[in-house]
Amino acid sequence: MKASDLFIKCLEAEGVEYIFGLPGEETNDLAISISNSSKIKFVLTRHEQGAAFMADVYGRLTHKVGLCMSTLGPGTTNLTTGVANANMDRSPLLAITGQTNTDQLHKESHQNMDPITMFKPITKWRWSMRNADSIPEIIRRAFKIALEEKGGAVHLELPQDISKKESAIKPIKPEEALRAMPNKDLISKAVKMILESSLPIILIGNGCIRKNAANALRRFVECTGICSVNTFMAKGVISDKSNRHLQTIGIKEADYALVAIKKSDLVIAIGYDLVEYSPRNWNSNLKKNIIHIDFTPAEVDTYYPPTIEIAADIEYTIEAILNELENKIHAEENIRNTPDLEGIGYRETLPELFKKIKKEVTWRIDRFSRDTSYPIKPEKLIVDVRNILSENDIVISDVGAHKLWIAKVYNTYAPNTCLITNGFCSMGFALPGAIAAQLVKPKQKVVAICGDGGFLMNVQELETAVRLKLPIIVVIWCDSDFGMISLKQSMEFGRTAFTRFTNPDFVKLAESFGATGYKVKNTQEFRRTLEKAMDSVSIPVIIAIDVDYSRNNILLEDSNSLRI
Ligand SMILES: Cc1ncc(C[n+]2csc(CCOP(=O)(O)OP(=O)(O)O)c2C)c(N)n1
Repeated sequence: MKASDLFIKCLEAEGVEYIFGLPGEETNDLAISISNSSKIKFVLTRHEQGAAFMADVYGRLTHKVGLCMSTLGPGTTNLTTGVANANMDRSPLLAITGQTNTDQLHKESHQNMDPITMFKPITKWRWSMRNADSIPEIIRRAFKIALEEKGGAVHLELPQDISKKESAIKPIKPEEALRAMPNKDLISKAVKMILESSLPIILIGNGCIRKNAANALRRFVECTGICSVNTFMAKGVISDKSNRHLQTIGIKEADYALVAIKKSDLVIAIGYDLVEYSPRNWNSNLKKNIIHIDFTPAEVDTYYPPTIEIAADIEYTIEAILNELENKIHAEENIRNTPDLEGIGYRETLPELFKKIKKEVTWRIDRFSRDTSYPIKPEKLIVDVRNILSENDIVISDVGAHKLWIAKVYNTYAPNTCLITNGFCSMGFALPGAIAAQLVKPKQKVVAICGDGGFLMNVQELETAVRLKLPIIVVIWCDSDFGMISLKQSMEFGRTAFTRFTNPDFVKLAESFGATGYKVKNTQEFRRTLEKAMDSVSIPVIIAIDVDYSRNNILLEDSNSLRI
């Protein structure tokens, strides 16, 4: 078999459905192999960065490896931002790049640079293929590493001459990996610590989303009565409707989730990733007891010294803790002959402080829901989006001040329904991300929320969305400014520099691509416009709206009006 055909057969054996990419001479063999007989769909993008973001979001939503492909040189350098984003956000991604013939690589030759070195800091593993017979092993290895906890990006390079070689080797079938059981002694110690704690709290991180542990987590909160908080990337693991869930940590203004952690004596950190939120924020005096539960051992950080560290499958660990808690409760009940859960494991009454916190968080989200001032207030806009979307519809945030508002205000009820990049945090993520999300979840509405800065970073993918007939909705927050940066400049230096720009006419821009465009001119109109956009079945809709950024400073102020 021709090597490029074998390469594609190996991808098929891994269950690949889509490759997002942009062709070049050096990937032509692969392109023809895909188009000849493969079931894999090639999604043509208008920039390699868009392809990488699509692969990233595909990985987040499916828990499978997302694929992007580019040619050598400039195609490869264009991939890097999206690849780095997936890697730092722990999304499984495989970047495939073409290369010139291997007999040209040792010398100056057209478009030839060294991508393997370039990808080193932004991938978990990378390899340039040098013979056809190794393709099955190399591809299997790449998928395994991308999916191993913590997930991330891998890169494979296929030089043009290798893709034309012949091989008789067969693809390797992937085996399901065994899930690691937790150590029993550590479970007993963790249970003892939970029972002895006066005010425990669960800190939920994105590992719980990646590994589908939401059901186990929900059971844990329900059965123990312990309250929880989540990081940006773990929104929806516990529904924001739960009165035991104190919502999202990490936004300065009235960061009640942080207050809750600060007052707790035990933090049960589950799937918590330090890249998202530094433990220095909540353990600066090193006084907390910490139970670390994740697939991998804890990262080293002065402010994160776990008292107990359980590196095993999250779901199994939680089940084991719950079983042990139940056994303890029964044993205690037998001794005392009274079926009283209180004080043994289950915390029936919600601590007064946590009750107040939940009330305050909810009030802050809803307080402008009837406000009609224009430009629209961030809270009002987000609550309108929430009220119009169904529980399982998907919001994807770009990066900027709007991201902090979304993290803070957008109530999330199911995992993977509010996607935020909070590791690498690259602008330009949301529009291509929405395209991948809509392909993977055709029955769910997908709304990308962008700043006017970030939207234009990958605006070319609007053509991809139109061509694919995807009814995604993009809401653009207009302030003609890199809002997050001018905010930081004003707060630190008292003035701004190099952040202002002008916007195109977003309606005309959308229409010129074949999409629908609206410019909302008053606050009441936003809801109606969004409802209209929800009816689209095959055309992307752009909604531009002026947003009131005058209160953005509260996103960065530490002590602002803490009413508790
Ligand atoms: C690719 C990239 N470039 C620069 C930054 C730094 N940065 C973070 S937020 C931001 C401003 C975003 O502006 P906009 O998209 O208009 O959103 P807003 O902050 O106004 O809500 C910038 C420049 C980044 N995160 N990613």
